Amino acid sequence: MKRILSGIQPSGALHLGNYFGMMRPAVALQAEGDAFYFIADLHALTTVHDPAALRGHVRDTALDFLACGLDPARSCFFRQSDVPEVTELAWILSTAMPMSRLELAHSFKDKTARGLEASHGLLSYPVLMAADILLYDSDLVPVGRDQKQHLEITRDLAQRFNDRYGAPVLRLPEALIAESTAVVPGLDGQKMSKSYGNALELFAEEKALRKKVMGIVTDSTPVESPKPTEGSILLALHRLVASPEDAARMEDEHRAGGVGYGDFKKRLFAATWEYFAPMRAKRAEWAADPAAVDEVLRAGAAKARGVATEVLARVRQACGLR
Ligand code: AQP
Repeated sequence: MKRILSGIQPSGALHLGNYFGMMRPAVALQAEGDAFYFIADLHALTTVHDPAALRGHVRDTALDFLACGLDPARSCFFRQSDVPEVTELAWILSTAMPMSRLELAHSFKDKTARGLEASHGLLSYPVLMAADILLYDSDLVPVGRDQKQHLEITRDLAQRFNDRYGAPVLRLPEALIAESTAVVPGLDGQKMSKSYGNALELFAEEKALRKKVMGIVTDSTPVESPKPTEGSILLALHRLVASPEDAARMEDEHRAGGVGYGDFKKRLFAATWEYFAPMRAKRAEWAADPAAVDEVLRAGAAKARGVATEVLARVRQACGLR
């Protein structure tokens, strides 16, 4: 049975990009393999420096993922920091990681260009991510396209390690990228991101969500004129949450003219609100039972640690550590 693994950072409220890029494919894959999903709290330390905020984000991320269909009876769900073996593997892997490759990684360059401190943690993020994946002998990793390069680095690191010690110690994983939802655009047309202020959150309050949708910047085409469909953020987001018929209708109405952007935005809001209604209800059920959520994460960590200690023992043996 294939091992499927993916993680999500508790670095802010989860959004449509996280859902369509990673959570929805991850939930669907639960039926097809042995799924391990984790909350990447060690990674979040690169950007979240308030302990109360981090604890809150971890709790919210757990609730959001459970609400979106993560089934603890089928998947192992855990907090990254509950499996400390991952930091030891990250150190060992870092001895095989060329510095130049880290300095050129897109995510490091993007984040520092946006003013994030260029800490060693941010630079070595792909090494910890490689450890996250390799520690569980993962076969498949469902991710958005922004993580493609990190998966390539992971495979490369595993191969370097295996070559260095002359044995197939680490399993090489495959990225699984759902092409139609690989990059969900944010309200400004850039990749939707927790930290870019351009996200539609999955579980925002109704009023706040409506305000965000109504605030999407559009061009000044008059109501009666045809409107551009190419590169339209409204259409791209609506396609994700509307039925195929409603999505096609909105696209036709863009081409024909006669409907204003305000009307399209109202429909985008309504479709988004409706799409996530069952998940809001499920989230409220989990939120009412914090002990059950704690138990899911505790049991998940115990199972994950069982696998992690075996793989780490193999790695230690290969490189000559006791
Ligand atoms: N806009 C997106 N489109 C498709 N997939 C996306 N993902 C994130 N944004 C999009 C996917 O969601 C998973 C979890 O992401 P993450 O939280 O680990 O980190 P990230 O990719 O850096 O997400 P953010 O929202 O942009 O977080 P910040 O702003 O904190 O860095 C990943 O599989 C990712 O591909």
